[in-house]
Amino acid sequence: MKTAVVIGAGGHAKALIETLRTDASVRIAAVLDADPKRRGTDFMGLEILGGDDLLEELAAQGADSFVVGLGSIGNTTVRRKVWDRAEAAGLEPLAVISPAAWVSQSAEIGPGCQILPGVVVMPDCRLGRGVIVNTGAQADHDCTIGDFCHLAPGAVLSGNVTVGADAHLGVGCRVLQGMVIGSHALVGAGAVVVQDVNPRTVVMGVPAREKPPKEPRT
Ligand code: JB3
Repeated sequence: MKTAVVIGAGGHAKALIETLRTDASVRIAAVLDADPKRRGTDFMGLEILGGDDLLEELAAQGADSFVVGLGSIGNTTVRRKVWDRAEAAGLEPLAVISPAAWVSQSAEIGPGCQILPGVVVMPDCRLGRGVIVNTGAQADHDCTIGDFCHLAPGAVLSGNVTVGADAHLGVGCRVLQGMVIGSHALVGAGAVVVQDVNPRTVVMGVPAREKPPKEPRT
């Protein structure tokens, strides 16, 4: 039996808790949220005990795992910070994998990955740590997805796509086979990626084109 702490009590945590509840080998010991006004309130039938300062105490009381219950749309800093803090408290990252997802036996799923309902992960995919494969997203054969990437709902990667760490692939985007998407890149919702994407760039549209940096307001 794993005893898990869910860190964050928002929309993403709702999706994760519902999935965790399908796994009889996991007990959710606590939910933590940074908003002090939420301390002691109910969240999906669980009490929000307080903030992340409770992580060490919860570990001492027997919690052994953590789930980063925070989503991200491009900036993974908070997810990484929370992850590091939970590990420092002695907790292990817990992968959350929905029974309503298809994950190939030959796929490598890193620690703390989150695979939600309707997801498809095909043969020989390799996912790093802390990757979110959100509702209905698909990674076809031989895709490599870097640490803390977020494949937003409905994102579809053809075969042999490589995505660098911390990249965000927006809702319903499509990526052609063999593309390389750089770390910290952001692919806009509905974009169709037909050429490689440089690190730290934003691409949007069909076909996806680099979004020019914002002009300084005059
Ligand atoms: O689009 C989809 C399907 N999901 C989105 C997801 C990927 O990202 C979702 O719609 C949201 O845009 C976002 O979900 P998230 O992260 O749950 O956002 P939100 O609903 O705003 O909840 C974040 C919660 O985390 C808030 O209650 C914050 O107070 C809390 N929070 C923020 N920073 C934190 C921290 N809680 C803890 N424990 N520690 C923090 O550092």
